[in-house]
Amino acid sequence: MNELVSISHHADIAVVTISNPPVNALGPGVPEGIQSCIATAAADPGVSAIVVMGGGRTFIAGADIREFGKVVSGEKPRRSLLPFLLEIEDCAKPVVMAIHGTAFGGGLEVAMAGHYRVIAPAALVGQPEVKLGIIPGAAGTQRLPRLAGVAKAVEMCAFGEPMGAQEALALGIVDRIIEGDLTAGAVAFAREVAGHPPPKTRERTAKLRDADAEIFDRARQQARKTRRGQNAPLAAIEAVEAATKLPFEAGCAREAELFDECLYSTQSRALMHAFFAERAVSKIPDVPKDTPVSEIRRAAVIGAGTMGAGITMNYANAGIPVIVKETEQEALDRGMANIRRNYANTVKKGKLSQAGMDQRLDLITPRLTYDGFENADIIAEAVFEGMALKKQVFAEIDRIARPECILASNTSYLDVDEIASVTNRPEMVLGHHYFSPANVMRLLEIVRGRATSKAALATSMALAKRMNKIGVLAGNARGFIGNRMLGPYLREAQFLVEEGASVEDVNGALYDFGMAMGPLAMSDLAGLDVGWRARREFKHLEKPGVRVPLVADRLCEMGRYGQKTGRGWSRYDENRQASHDPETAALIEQVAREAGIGRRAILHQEIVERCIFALVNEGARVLGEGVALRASDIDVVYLNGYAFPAWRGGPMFYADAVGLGTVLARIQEWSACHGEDLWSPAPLLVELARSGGTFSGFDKRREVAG
Ligand code: 3H9
Repeated sequence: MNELVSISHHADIAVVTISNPPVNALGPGVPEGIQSCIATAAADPGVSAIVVMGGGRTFIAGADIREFGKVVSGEKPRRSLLPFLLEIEDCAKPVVMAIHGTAFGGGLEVAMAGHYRVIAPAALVGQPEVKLGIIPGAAGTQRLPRLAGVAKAVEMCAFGEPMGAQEALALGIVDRIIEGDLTAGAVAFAREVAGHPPPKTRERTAKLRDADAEIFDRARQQARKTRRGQNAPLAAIEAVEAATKLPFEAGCAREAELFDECLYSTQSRALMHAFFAERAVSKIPDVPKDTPVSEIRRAAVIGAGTMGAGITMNYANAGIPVIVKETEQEALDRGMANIRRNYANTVKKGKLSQAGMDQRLDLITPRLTYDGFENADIIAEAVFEGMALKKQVFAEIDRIARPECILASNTSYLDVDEIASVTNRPEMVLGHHYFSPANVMRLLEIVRGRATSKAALATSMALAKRMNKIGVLAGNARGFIGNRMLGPYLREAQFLVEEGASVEDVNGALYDFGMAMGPLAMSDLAGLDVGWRARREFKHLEKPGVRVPLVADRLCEMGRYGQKTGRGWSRYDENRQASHDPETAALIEQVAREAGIGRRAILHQEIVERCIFALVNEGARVLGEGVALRASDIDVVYLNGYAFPAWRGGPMFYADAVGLGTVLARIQEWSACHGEDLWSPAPLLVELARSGGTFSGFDKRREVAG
């Protein structure tokens, strides 16, 4: 017993309660506390059975992830939980684990060391360690197949998805679902099993007999496809396979070896960084936690194009009634048809019920007028990307909307202050920049204008959460965080093809690096006309004499906008499968010849470095200028908006891992060779590289400075 774990008595049943908020992680003191409480109860002749449960909102969400960093850095020794779990399992009195909230990772491992498990109907169980780049490290890969069967254990340990109470019951992971009061139900259950010899999970072997090589082969194939580049899923499969071939103790030893390999890897550092980065992102230093948040009861969206339709769905998905407005009936019908089709596809995939779809559609009101906008708490504008049009729309809605209504622009590049300037409420104006497809991508850049109020920001952050999005605060600089950094990345991709790399080389090198798709493939998917339009809008800002990419505009002039026209950098068939386009290759050669650009063979390493370091250099500027609050916010943007591989942690984490000195040296080489206008190193990068610093160290410094 200690301050983290306490014991109470319900007649002959001892109830051990863990109180380590917020999620009862197994930090220092928690395993020891459970152990000593169980030992006390075991020795108490008045106790016939023991219940272990979590206080507060959850059972145990796993090991304390922060502790892993200390182990890897050598600050703390790695402590095995295995002996502690064996002691629970060897307790002579039945131990019943009562699960509510989540039993994740080490939490499920603790639960499986108990003799019985009961669960609240809404609770989840899972082994999500692979999402952190590690595998279960406290016999999860050995006990789970004994309870759930080999195939399910492989799936849970290798892919990390949580499971609901019903399925856990059907599989034998838990023994009973408790409706109503969990403590009372668990105590009653404990009384039923008291006096019987407690069954030990590690001694159950019946389900291990389902093992067959195909289960592991299939899982490996799936992991290579859906978790491309990641080591932990393959290690998890191997550990479960060990459970089917080795006795329990030897299986645990194999699991420990594999766990250590994963723990001491850059991949796990990267994924743990991503976990904490995602949770840090909603904290805005000058917007305190208690900033008033307005309730969003009704919303309106202007524009039912691809983005407008997706944004409308986000509101409906969050249960918020929403009006969607277009100027022409045809465009409105098309938008609504897209929304219906998207929902129907989700229903077809089994991820939404028909009733759920109908409910969401009921929340959406299509309109050709501003009727009803006067009642909205937020109006999201998603019209064409052009300043004149945006200003016209904002002037109109400012006249109609209630004074407290937030006006959010889904602009991806434009100046939010200029948009706000046509309204009488600049404090209520900000950017809500969604990423396409807006109903799927989790990132939302929340763009802070000069006058944007703290309440509008806090409300936007809360709204993002309600929509199951990750809101990241961005300063009002052209392209904000994500698209501003994308500029140099795409520029280098295009320069590389002009200098001799093929379209396939450039796409392939970045795909192999781990990006979901190469930069030119991504441009083809987004539509080359989008950048073309933006380049025309910002032509006046180009510095004369500085090299610009030449081919994309030529492709657009030929009507080749990418996937939507069947041709862009590549050629696309009716299934949107890309193939080499000799005409593009010829055009690139011709353009390079006309511009006097020498062509040469280019290695994949140069392709990756030039594209990724361009991203990093611009990221350092974004950070130095305060457009992003933290380097880790930039990583969150790239992981969630641009499919940067999570196991590399994001561009800024990756740069830290490569070493900022190395990054700077390469940038300086290119600066000498391609010119300072393109490659002048960001001042912050220079400062950190020279002082031996890192972006994550910079974040810590800023956090301390408040
Ligand atoms: C493991 O168990 C390995 C084992 O095999 C043992 C090997 C020896 N540790 O997400 P939220 C913090 S690996 C430390 O915003 P929600 C989180 O940072 C672990 N901290 O809430 C945040 O802090 P802050 C396997 C943790 O309700 C606060 O709690 N387990 C941990 O949206 C609230 O979190 C996992 O991977 C942790 N384990 O979601 C589960 N978990 O307020 C990871 C949370 O300062 N956790 N925090 O920003 C989750 O998936 C979600 O947090 C959970 C709650 C679903 C539990």
